[in-house]
Amino acid sequence: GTGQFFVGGNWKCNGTKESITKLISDLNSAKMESDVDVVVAPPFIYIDQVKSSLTDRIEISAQNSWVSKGGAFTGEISVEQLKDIGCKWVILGHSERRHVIGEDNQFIGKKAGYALSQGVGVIACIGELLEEREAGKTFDVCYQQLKAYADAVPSWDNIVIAYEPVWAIGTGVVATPAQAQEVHVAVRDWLKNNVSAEVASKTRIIYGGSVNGGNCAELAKQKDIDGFLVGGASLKGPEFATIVNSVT
Ligand code: G2H
Repeated sequence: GTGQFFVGGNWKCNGTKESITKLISDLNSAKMESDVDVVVAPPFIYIDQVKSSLTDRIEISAQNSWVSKGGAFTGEISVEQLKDIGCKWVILGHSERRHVIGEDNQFIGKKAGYALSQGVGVIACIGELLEEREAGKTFDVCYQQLKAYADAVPSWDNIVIAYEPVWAIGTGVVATPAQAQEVHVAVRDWLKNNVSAEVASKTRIIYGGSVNGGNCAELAKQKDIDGFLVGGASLKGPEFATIVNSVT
């Protein structure tokens, strides 16, 4: 792998004050290898609760952010506000925002550029739909998504790329280690050819889509898998810790 292993827990739109209190306490008492970057992304309204009671060993991410400076944008949360409340990261371009909410490549790229300009790291998601994979368009789709980021970001220093094939998200159908590795290599090649060899070798490319305590070890062995973005299994503290500790 490249750089330090990185594991993010994307809690999505789940949790209550009560369930999150329990999850925080499980995470605080879990044993996690020290050489892994660990980040959790609670829903916006619980970030303050998490920030005040979760161990500092785990950093906090938002699941989305507004595309420019805050102001008259009803219902949105600005990058400035995320920083104010202690968020170091934001997940952008998640497939649920692309395909359920309708965000497009360009809008997502702009969001990434703005977050980075304010010093917030970006977990930049990419990934193809099942029909795109079946039509042989996996690489093309990922390259277009990568280009939209590349066109908008000031630098790649603070970006982690999350490859999440949409057909593997929340479905229990995890990509095989070989399927994931193949796309991770293609992403790294794209960075080499379109950004720089240095960025290609330094940027962490993590896998997401039905990662769990049982399948993480095999995936983690792949040379170009530098960590995971975990959804469902990140809601269980002990299982999330197993995934954090799967680094090989
Ligand atoms: C993919 C992943 C986390 P899950 O969306 O981003 O979720 O692990 O539930 O498939």
